[in-house]
Amino acid sequence: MEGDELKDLDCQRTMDGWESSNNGSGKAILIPACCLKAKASQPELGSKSHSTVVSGWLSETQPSSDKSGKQVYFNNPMWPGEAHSLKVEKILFQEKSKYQEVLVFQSSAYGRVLVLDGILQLTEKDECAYQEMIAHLPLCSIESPKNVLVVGGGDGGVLREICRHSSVELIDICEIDQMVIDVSKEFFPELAIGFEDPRVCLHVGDAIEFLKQAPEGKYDAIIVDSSDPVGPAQELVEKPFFKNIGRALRPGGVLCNMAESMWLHTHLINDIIYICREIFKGSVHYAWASVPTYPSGVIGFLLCSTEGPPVDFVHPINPIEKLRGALEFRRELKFYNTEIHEAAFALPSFVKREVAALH
Ligand code: JFQ
Repeated sequence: MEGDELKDLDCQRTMDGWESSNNGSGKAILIPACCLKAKASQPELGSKSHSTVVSGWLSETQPSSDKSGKQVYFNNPMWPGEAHSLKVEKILFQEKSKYQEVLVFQSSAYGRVLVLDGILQLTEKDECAYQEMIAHLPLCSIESPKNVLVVGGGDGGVLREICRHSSVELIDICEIDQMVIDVSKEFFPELAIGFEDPRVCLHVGDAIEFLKQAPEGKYDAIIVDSSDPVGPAQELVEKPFFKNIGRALRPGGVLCNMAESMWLHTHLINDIIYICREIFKGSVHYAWASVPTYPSGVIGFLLCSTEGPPVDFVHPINPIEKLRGALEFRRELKFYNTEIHEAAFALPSFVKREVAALH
């Protein structure tokens, strides 16, 4: 692709949209529109991404035409100026649900791939890292978790992982898009197997409303496996949502929230941690893992606990290796173990510096 074919139209607009923010250090800083507060002021950017298969490759950008009809590429506002591409062998499913464009394709390097509104959600090859981490980081940090809530996670992969914990009695899951569930059952049986467990109780609907109605103190753990905070998922990084999570957790209960990439989103991470520190009076930590097909190749997790019995996230009290049958349940664990758990909280120096809210 020629350099002049790539026009950063969104980036241009994004850059125009820089605004001032307080990173918790008391100093006003400029933040790009990929970050929380700027997003809220430019919600229309959220609706820009659509599945992009160009010449047999999937990239997280959107092709379009300029006024003269020439092809140009919009940036994804969450990661302007870059796009990771996967070679598409065959498109297996492509339809618009009530909420988003759903795409499944066979890639040549990572197996089947699920894409929502142009954003890669998972691949068969590396889904293990994300699903195992987001489930076991919180569940191995408390003793005998019983009631768990999953927000999003309609592919079922996180459910599959939670089910390894035999202490768990109830897993509520609130996913807004029935099509994601159906598509996963058809194309990703290794993930959708999570729905077959009798402890799972599926609620198809809006998690914001679900949490408002949830009984106070019901859950030992809540896992937020959400989309990126653009468009409708914007509310999932705002204060009222976290407040309702805090209310629905028991004292000493834990939240694990997908928290983007430390290479791309330190401002967003800072904003979320800042909010969570106000709400979760136990502890707030950031962990990360390598997931090659996510932008920049890493993904983060925000771990919070409510006031109550203290939770030591860094040294799991409920190690997976000691849980009978957990390592092999349904499918052998591929990524997570206690060493990875402890290492996930070690942060690069630039993150320690830039994410002021961590201190
Ligand atoms: C897997 N159960 C859902 N969620 C994965 N950039 C994604 C995490 C990475 C984000 C997009 C959503």
